[in-house]
Amino acid sequence: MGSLVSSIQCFCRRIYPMNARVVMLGLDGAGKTTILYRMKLNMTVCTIPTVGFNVETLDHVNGMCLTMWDIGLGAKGRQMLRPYLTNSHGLVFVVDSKDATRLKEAKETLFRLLEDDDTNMPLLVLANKQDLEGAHSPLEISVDLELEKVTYRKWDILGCCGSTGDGLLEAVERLSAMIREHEHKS
Ligand SMILES: Nc1nc2c(ncn2[C@@H]2O[C@H](COP(=O)(O)OP(=O)(O)OP(=O)(O)O)[C@@H](O)[C@H]2O)c(=O)[nH]1
Ligand SMILES: [Mg+2]
Repeated sequence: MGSLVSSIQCFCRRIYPMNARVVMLGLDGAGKTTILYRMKLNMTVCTIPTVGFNVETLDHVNGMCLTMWDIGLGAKGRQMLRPYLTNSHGLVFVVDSKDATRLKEAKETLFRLLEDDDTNMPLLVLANKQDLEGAHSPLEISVDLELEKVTYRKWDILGCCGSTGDGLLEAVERLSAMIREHEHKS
């Protein structure tokens, strides 16, 4: 019986995928745009600093269409974020794992963003640039960012490399699972 129900659920997801909106944030240069286009096109694009945003939809991720908003946090960026956060289903925060000098700034930025977000949508932190020697591991980044202090929303952290795509399949799968779980609960 259980397998019949899950087969029907699987079939329904193929026909009626859930449309989920995801906001991707992080310090400048963390690798958000590189990750977005690696996820979308499976290729490395030559990026310039993002002014405003880039948006792409990833189809068929576990019965979900993920519309990913990569938002450049310029000087006025944070004040403009609320409209993007409203009605979103998930938050991705990208960190340059090699740049130890900016991890404190990344932590402060993340916690300010979480303060501004009055939803409790799930958070996936991507410890990017794992290809670089000396990059902090995802576990180290979770300590650097004090993620254990995020108690009021579901969070996870994964390592990845936007340049090669390593870890990005796991990242979209994890993100879609977290969003689905959150939507079922609420
Ligand atoms: N070695 C390495 N370099 C990366 C990786 N991901 C991104 N980069 C490089 O990091 C630089 C910044 O990447 P972007 O994708 O433009 O960063 P961003 O977060 O979109 O930056 P803003 O648009 O300024 O907010 C580029 O030179 C990328 O090629 C990675 O996984 N490994
Ligand atoms: Mg960018």
